[in-house]
This record gives sequence, structure tokens and C-alpha cells, in this order.
Amino acid sequence: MKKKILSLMLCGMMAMGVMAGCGSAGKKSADKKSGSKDGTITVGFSQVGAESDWRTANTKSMKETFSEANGYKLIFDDAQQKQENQITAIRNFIQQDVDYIVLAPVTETGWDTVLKEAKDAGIPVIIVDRMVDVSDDSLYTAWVGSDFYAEGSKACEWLNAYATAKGVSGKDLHIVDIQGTIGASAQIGRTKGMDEAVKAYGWDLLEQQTGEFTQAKGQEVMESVLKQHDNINVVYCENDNEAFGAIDALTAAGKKVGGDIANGEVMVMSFDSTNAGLKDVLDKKITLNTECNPLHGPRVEEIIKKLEAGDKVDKLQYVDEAMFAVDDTVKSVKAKMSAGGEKDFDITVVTDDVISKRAY
Ligand code: GZL
Repeated sequence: MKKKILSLMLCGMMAMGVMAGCGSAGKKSADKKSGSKDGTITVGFSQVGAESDWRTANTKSMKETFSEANGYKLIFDDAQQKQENQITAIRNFIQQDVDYIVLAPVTETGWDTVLKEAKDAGIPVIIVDRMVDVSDDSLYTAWVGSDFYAEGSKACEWLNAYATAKGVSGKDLHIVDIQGTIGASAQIGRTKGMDEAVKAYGWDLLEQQTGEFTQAKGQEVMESVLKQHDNINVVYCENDNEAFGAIDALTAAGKKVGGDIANGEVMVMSFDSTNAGLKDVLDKKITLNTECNPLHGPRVEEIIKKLEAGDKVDKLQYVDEAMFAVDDTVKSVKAKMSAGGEKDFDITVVTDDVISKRAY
């Protein structure tokens, strides 16, 4: 409501030749500053759900940042991994006339209509984590998240270098890809990295099935695939929780989980580098863990502060991310980036000290 009164006041002042640039009555451009009379900024955050350790860390970062003590009112909604719940949440945020909407989209498509409603209401939308695929990118003000294609490229370049160092040829890598939620940017990018490597290095990709980024589904998929193939020696899990489930299934099936493919072990690779995921690297259950950093709270706050100050913000902001392995067989990799080109990434060998210094 406050924005409507403010817009009418501004238009009135413009009519007296005091100011220019007032949008149509009741609307303000979606990038303009806002804030209530007492300075509190109201943020509506539509979160995917609570499907993984990564998501828990992401929610914690957002709630710690957008606290009352920091001058915010956070309206938080957990969509339980359902897009229709996120769309409902965004409409509720619009009804409540929040100052900013932050959306962590469960999948990339299906957002044009509701983001147009937010734009028409003059509420800036910041996309966090996964990306949205919309017909008009003015429907959101900024995006901050990971380069998921680069994550996939990193992991697969590491696997190629590791296998080569161990004397295992590409055709002797028999791989299961337990994918993330189909249509999520993280799944799209990590799967694309795998698909390109299979073609480039002649790997034997046995199965690709979604584990929905959860431990239960990851275990279920692994159990099912183990019944169909007896030569699996690499399991490419598109997040840590799927890896936890896959490891349980492999162990229950009497498999030896580890990096020694040449001697019959089954290698498990993962993404996220959560605390539990890195502990599994330390225990040599996960051989490579490619980081996907969830600590987006401060990054989103920086965008909001710039908008409040009337400053320009980058449309896309990729976060820097590391790689963690059981050993230094591979010291660095050259990975392909979403924006084009390649970049070198060093591999960190996981120790207790490395884990103790991690922020999540
Ligand atoms: C990645 C994020 C993914 C994580 C999973 O940024 O979208 O969703 O990799 C999480 O753990 O469920």
C-alpha cells in the first residue's frame, strides 16, 4: 500500500514540475528503491523446499541475513519442491505488497505469468540459485547462483584425468548418472557436463535417472540400477544427498565403495560439498565432491542494498566454487564455463583441517 501512496505523491509533485520520471499511477519500475516508513525492508522468499543438506544451508543463510536485527521482515515460504506452491507464494507476496521478491525456482520454465504480475505490481524480483527460462529477462532484476555447466565440466574433466592416471581407459568406465530434479538448472548443467564427456572420452553411460536431489530417491535409483547392471564402476550423483543414498545401496549390495576402480571398487562422485559430503570424502566413500556454494544470503542482500541506493546491479552473478578430492592424483582441471571459454580449477585434498574451516 505504501508504494501506491508514494507513487501518487511523486506524480503529484511531478505535476507541480518538481520531479520527473514517475511511472504510471500505483506502479514503480521494478528496479527502484523501496522500503517502509520505519526503514524496514520486507522480503518475500519462495524457497524450493528442504530436500537436501544444501537447501538447509541455503535457507539458513537467507534467514540469518534477512533478520529483524538487520532491518528486514522476511516472509519465508517452503514450496516442498512444487512449482505451483511457489507461484501461490509469489502471488501472496504481491498481495502483501512486499518490497522485494526472492525466488529460488524449482525448475527453469513456467514463470513468465507470475513474474509479469510481480513486475506490474512494481516489485523487484531477484532469482537465487537455479535460473529461470523466461521470454523477457526484464521479468527479473538480477540472478545470483552457480555455474552448473562448469560444475559438470569440472567433475568430468577430473574423472577423465583420474582414470587416465590410474590406467583405466574411457571405454572401461561404466557410469550411472543419478540426476537431480529434472528441469532444474543444477540438473541441466551437471548432466550436460556428463553427456559431453561421454561423447568426448568414449565412456560407457549405463543409466541416467533422476534421484530428485534426495537421499531416499538416490538410494532407490541405485538399488534398481544394481539389479540391471553388474559392471557399474562410477556413480555420478548430482548432489550429496543422492550420494548418501547411493552409498547405502552399494554397501548393502556388497560393493566396495572407493576410488580404486582398477581393482573392483565403485567410485562415487558428488556435488554440493556440504559438511556431511566432505566427511564422506575424508572417509573415502565419495572420491570427488564438486562444490556448489549455498551461502546466498549476503549476496542477495548486496543486490538489495544496491537497489535501495539506486545503483545498477549485474544481471547475472556467478559465485566462485572449489573442488574436493580424496587425494592429489589430479591436481587441477581445465573446465568449460557457461559464459564460454575455459578456466583452471585446483583440487583441494580433504583433511580434518579443511573441513573445520568450511562455512557450511
Ligand atoms: C544447486 C541446488 C541443488 C543442490 C541440491 O544450486 O539447486 O538443489 O545441488 C539442492 O542439493 O537440492
